[in-house]
Amino acid sequence: MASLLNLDEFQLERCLNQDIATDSVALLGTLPVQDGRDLAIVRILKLSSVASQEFSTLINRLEGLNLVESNDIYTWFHGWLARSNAKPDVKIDVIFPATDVHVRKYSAQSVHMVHESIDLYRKIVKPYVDSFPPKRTQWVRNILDGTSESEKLIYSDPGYVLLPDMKWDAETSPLSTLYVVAIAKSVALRSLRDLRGEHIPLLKDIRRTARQYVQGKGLAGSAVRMFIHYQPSYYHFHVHVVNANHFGSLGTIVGQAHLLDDVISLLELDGEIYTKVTLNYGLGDQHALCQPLLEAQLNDDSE
Ligand code: M7G
Repeated sequence: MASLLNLDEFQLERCLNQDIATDSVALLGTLPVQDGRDLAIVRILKLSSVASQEFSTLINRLEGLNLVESNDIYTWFHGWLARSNAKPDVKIDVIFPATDVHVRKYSAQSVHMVHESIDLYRKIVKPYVDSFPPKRTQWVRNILDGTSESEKLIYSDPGYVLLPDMKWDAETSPLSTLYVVAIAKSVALRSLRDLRGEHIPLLKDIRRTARQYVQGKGLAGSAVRMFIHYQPSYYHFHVHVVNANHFGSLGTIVGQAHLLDDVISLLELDGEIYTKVTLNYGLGDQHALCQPLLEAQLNDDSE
């Protein structure tokens, strides 16, 4: 059970990455399981002025730890360096047990720009997406069937749910870092590539509901950036809704983030556009698609 995670038992193996842009560090180590130990990734995100060199030993020095939420293999906490501090000093995300895909995702890496034609999508990307076992998106099914995070749901209808992203806690995090996520209920919709003209009503509904939610929080409807990642980490279609003034997340980077408004406009022009268009984006060299796409491009570098 994730909520029984005891971070005191975390044994550090190595630091995967220290990321200045997101003020975070990703540590790889192990936690005990019944018959031994299994891989765990502990990400520590700075919420106050914690010195970066303190990161790897910080877990042992925490005076307070509050479980925010847990879902499948993901658990997130708020941590206090001094009990007297009004606000948490760090957010701690734990992935346990972690897979090779998680280790690659959180490892330091250099980014390469790739050009995914529809041909390369069919030959390389789609088989990769198809190869993911359903358990990779167990956390999404837990949300959709009410097993996890049910008390956090902001909105639910037959098409989608809206809830706080694990990066943001509706009760304690400031509105300046607002981050909610809309998750489609259909398992057939896995990524931007699956969107067709018929999905325009769903996308517009998500846009309307997200705007109403942020307006209810006292922000202008125009104060949020809504976007879809390509490539995403999880191939179950979802839309990110983030305070437009918040730049702490690299996921808003050009290439990976497709504005929901642009996606709707493009689908209105041509409902089949994502079965034709070449998508250009950056991929870390640890991403399983990076090398195959770069090699395929070399063989096809006629332009
Ligand atoms: P993505 O574009 O697939 O990948 O977005 P990214 O993580 O590279 O951006 C998935 C989004 O879902 C991210 O914004 C995550 O923070 C969020 N997320 C991931 N998990 C495992 C959970 C979860 O268990 N609960 C909630 N509420 N959000 C999650």
